Amino acid sequence: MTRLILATRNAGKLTELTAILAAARLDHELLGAAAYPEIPDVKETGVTFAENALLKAHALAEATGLPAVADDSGLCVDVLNGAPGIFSARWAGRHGDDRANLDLLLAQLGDIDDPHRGAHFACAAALALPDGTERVVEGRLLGTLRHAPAGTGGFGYDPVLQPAGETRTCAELTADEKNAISHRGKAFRALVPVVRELLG
Ligand code: ITT
Repeated sequence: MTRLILATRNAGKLTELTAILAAARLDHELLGAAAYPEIPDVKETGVTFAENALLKAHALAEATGLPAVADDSGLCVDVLNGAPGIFSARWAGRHGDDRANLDLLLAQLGDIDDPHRGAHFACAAALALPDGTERVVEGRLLGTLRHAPAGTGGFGYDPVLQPAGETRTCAELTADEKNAISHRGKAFRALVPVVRELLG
């Protein structure tokens, strides 16, 4: 069985990609980067989601000698010309302070009316092989931004993003409902034929 390593310490992402590969009847064994604690985190110096996903995948493939998958994602707001984008995790200054990021974003959009509150989550998913072969695919979840957070599920900006055609925010969807329409779900599913092509 081919082994694949996923460049995240986020257990939720590992579960999601494992389920997607299994649903596609790909029986590759998927490891999390936590299995290699000695490997340092990669500096995300790219200026696009795709560049950062590729950087992470290549670094992990080189370090482990295994085919590696990495993703990079974020929220892109129309009236902010795509910001926070690749800076989503540290929009308020400190990496991963979800509440501060969300509060800052809502304050920045305080005067913006509903017709102009379009936004999307974007995700790039990359596969890199130890020989340098690379592929990258992308997925998006389109929606609008609420004026106040709602819901307790998910993470990050989920309480303010209402997917197109939904009356609930992402934080009010079940994990399965979100995975079915999410940027990450779409990107990971788009990676399945790529894994099949390169790894069989
Ligand atoms: P890694 O350890 O895998 O790098 P991360 O949380 O640092 O996880 P991500 O690339 O998954 O990095 O996401 C970057 C930020 O974008 C994340 O902190 C959130 O603020 C936002 N984001 C991404 N996907 C999201 C989602 O599905 N729901 C809500 N916010 C999301």
